Amino acid sequence: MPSGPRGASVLTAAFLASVALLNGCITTHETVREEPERLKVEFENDCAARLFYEAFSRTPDAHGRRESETKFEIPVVLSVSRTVVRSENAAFNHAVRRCDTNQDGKITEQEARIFAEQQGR
Ligand SMILES: [Ca+2]
Repeated sequence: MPSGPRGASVLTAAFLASVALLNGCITTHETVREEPERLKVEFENDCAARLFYEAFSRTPDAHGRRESETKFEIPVVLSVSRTVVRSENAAFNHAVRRCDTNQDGKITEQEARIFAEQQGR
């Protein structure tokens, strides 16, 4: 039976190897849902609001949820993955932050026009 610090590391390695052999590998998966409240935003005028909403409706994640997945693996030993699900509100908030370039909480007609051009009219 090994003893001392080296013995402990041998035992730890033997334990991990036996866990890996018995179970194949250690696998964890986590799903995180982002469901924030919509940001309160003001529009300079009706034209600014119309331009913003039309451009927002053309963004890829405006209609429905969007997922992104990150994965970390050590073959045979460890597999960790994480899925982030973004709601429509998260997409709306992202669009507002992009459009409201001076971050004053009010979308001007000029800011809305620039955002609309970025979304490809
Ligand atoms: Ca602004």
